[in-house]
Amino acid sequence: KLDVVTFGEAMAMFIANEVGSLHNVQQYTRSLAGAETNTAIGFSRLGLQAGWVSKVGDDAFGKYIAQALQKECVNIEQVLVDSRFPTGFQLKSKVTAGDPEVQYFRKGSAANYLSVDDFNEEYFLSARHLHMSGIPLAISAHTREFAKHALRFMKKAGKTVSFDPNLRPSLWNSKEEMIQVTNEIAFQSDYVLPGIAEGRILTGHEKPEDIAAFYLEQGVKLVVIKLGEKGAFYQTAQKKGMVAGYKVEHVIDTVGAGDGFAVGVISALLEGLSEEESVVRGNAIGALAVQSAGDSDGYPNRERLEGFINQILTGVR
Ligand code: KDG
Repeated sequence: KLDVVTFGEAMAMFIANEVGSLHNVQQYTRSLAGAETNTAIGFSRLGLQAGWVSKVGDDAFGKYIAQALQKECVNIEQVLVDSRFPTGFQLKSKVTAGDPEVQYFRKGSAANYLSVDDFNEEYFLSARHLHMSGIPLAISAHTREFAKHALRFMKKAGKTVSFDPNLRPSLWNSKEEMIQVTNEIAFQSDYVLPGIAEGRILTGHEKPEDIAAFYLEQGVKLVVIKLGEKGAFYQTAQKKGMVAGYKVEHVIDTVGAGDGFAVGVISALLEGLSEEESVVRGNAIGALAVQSAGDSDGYPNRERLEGFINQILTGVR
């Protein structure tokens, strides 16, 4: 019944309405954050059946998250309410260039308590593909075990698994632990999608080819390395290539672009497109994502995506 299943923490997010340090901002606009909810929304906009698994508190933010995902037609059957803990939130600044400042209020949130005991085998089995991010590996021992279990279970069931390291150093106890645990999961995944900076931290290599080789040697089938506005590099055991990115005149907010990129690559692979075509789609959604303030506001539906790609291919702007 599902094309893709994913799990993790969602947060209410308050995006500054004015440029400046977070403590000076007077007005914020409420939105939704969470790498895995971003991807679920992205898949759903493209018409795929996406399910997101998590825990939220019995509070206004938890209700808002459920409502927002329902509006996006994301399946939330396995979003459990745990009234003992709150739902987390975050603040995000508005910038004129570069990445925004982010402040988390998520320690001890309900999502930290998503545990192996909550794992619904039937639900996961109903999905063709599992998409994982590295964030649940960092937020608590419960979610880390859940992630390891989900990966093992889905591989055993013959499903494909993709993994975006989504490194968040501030959520980890140490850099060494972050590298070791993240790589352990990456090695077992079919598709690994790091940003170039993440790839360098995780492998100790500089060049995209060397970062890709590091994972391919461990049995990963496809490595796609995000190079920001330059595009992305992909490599399998048989082929490799560089796919140029789309030119974006006015970048509004970079957060959420990597998740949009993952949606593009994975949705295309699930539809049987080639690696190169899949990366083209990843680049397209990444470029659309950076042109709006919310994480997922810029993710396209099928029509907009095809329009965008065709427009560029034919040179019409
Ligand atoms: O990838 C986007 C995420 O960084 C953002 O939505 C917040 O999930 C988030 C996190 O944990 O950093």
